[in-house]
Amino acid sequence: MVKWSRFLYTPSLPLYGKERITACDRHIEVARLAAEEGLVLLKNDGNILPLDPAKPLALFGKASVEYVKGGGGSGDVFCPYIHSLADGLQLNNVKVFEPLLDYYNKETKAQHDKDVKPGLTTEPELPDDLLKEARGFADTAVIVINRFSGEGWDRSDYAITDAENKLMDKVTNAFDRVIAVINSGGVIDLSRFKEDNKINACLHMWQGGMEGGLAAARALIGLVNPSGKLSDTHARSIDSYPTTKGFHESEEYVEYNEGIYVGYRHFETVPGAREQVVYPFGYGMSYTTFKRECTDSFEDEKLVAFTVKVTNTGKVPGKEVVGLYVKAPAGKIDKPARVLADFAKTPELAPGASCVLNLYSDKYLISSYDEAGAVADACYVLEAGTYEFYLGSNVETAELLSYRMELKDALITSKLTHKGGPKPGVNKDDCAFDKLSNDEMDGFSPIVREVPRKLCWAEKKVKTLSDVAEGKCTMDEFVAQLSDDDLISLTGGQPITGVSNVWGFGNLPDYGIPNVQCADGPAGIRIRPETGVTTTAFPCSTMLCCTWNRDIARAVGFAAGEELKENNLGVWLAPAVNIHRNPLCGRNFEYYSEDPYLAGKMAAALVEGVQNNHVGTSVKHFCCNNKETNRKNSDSRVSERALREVYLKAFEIVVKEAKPYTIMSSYNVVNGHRASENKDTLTGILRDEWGFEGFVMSDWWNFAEQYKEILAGNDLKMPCGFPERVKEALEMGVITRADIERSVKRILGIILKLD
Ligand code: BMA
Repeated sequence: MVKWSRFLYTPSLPLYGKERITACDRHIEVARLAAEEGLVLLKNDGNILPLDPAKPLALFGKASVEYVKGGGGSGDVFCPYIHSLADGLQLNNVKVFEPLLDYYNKETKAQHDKDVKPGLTTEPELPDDLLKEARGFADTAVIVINRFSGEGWDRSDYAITDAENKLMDKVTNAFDRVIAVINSGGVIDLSRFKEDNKINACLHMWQGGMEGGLAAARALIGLVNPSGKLSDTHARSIDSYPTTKGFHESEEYVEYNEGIYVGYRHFETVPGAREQVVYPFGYGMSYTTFKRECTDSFEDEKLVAFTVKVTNTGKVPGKEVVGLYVKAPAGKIDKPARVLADFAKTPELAPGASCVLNLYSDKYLISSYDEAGAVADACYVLEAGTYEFYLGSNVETAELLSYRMELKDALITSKLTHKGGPKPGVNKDDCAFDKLSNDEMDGFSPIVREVPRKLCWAEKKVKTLSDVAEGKCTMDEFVAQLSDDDLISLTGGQPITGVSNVWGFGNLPDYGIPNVQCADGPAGIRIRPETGVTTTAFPCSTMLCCTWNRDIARAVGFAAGEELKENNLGVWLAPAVNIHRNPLCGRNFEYYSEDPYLAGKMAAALVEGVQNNHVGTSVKHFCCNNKETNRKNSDSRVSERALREVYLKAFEIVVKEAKPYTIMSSYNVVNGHRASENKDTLTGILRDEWGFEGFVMSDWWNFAEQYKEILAGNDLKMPCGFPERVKEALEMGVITRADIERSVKRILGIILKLD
């Protein structure tokens, strides 16, 4: 019996033979712990927090009951229950003013009944008599604000609405103890929360998954000491971001005019930009205080290392994040004022306790890509000069360290060739054959092969995939026996089986190739609700990133991998590591950060966790999918330097550190080439430069031409292929059998890794 034979059947057997672990208490606790570590304490005037749980509270705002656990689309998860902030407080026996909860439940239900999604509802008008009664019930008010966004559309709700401002006016005039809580997966304008001194405290609870409300409640009453840090710059207005101006300039393209200056790289470098910042990248408070001291440093040809002693100098236990930033010298290549070089998080430290963290600045990862040949053409270089290092998570207040790296001469850390950048005259309409449109697919039904209960290869003398697994034949010998049609079939997605709702791959039972199913969603294993099986809903990726804790990411990944495996699925279509280029992007909740190093390291830890179960991940969406409007045709026009240093860097870190089984190419066009037809990025960079050994799948129902995808290095077309078109291309000689075999071997190679 080969390891992956379970895929040949569709049992959803308890993984360890006993009770099911999908959405088990242990996994739900992992979800809560991740949410607790991702909470970001933004303000705490007069140390009003933590609250005394014995004192009653009045909760204001629809979001106090209408908690948004995550975003919409393929990133949504069907979980057994969801705890709002009100639920979380009541679970901890905190008395909350019930008539307000009733009011908000009624008001939001009336809108939900008209198909207005939670988080998109209008903030109801607060009746004065209810406010008065609430004031008689409690002397502390908690105001909760939420947002919702999802796949396929972009946001337009960065600003606080008039109704929300009116609510805050009323409550802050009636109460002199006011806490604000933000339930949003994306960046919003936090300036009022920071600058209104009638709002005493503010806690960001993001979209914390099924236990996000409980996590936030535990933090408000001090059972948890918030230790999260922002993974994005929060600016005063959406127009503060340089990437807003051109964001909707066209539905056909986006000009990445800002180059590498995204997020804090912009706000820390461009004169005057910092004034626009409300809360900077890496910002986050605690109920305790910490002291950091660099006790040692070390340099060799690859890295600069720092030993940092962190001490809890406050009165309650807590965890601290330490960031390491580098400031490269000005030279022939322009540089950001700061770049995150590494980060680490302490375990929980008791008051007075210390621990030692080691931070490493990899010289390659802090190099600049010399696109213009100012120093060394198409190389990553460290220019001559003095490199300063800054310690602290908050990019604005990180302190200068005494150790400096001095380079007498420029250092080339990687010699490459130009790939992926804009090429004059190339635009997406240059491609024949890709006039494929969705309507042509509507009539297309994927090849449906019934998966027999019993494999029938026994009747035929063929080599099977098990023979390859057992070393009885080589992969080349196995693939050589397949017909052109069978080969081509393997490069297309396969019909859905079991609890999956997003198709599979493989499915050639005559040769012992199982139909391996996939499942979405970076916030949990998304399976068909009609199965009656619910799964754990983890915090959204942005919140997971705000933990700055790789161990937490690894734990979430491992738990998700267990649920994937127990439900007889093989590849999780996660993590999604596109850069938060602009807050308007509707899917940012599924992505990690404006910084590629933080995103890459956190996502790599998650992938390790998943794949420790011998199941796979699909790191998406490769690449430059930073906008949802017209996502299948919009051309991301980006310099090669920004492509490499910002938009590909998180993928590079994940590929090199965690070896994901698969990558998912994105819908959009990149510098005139469809991402799934882009040989520069999919073969030249992903494979030839980074050494990626898995396979690349396309995103679902893209507008690309399959034979071009195979030639570029996109091996599997999801959710189904166009075998007759690939066959036609084969007969036309624009693709060869060897090209198709290459993709098939990659796909089968991953199936052999599954267990
Ligand atoms: C696409 C994208 C992917 C997702 C896939 C399968 O539309 O949203 O992120 O994995 O569908 O649902």
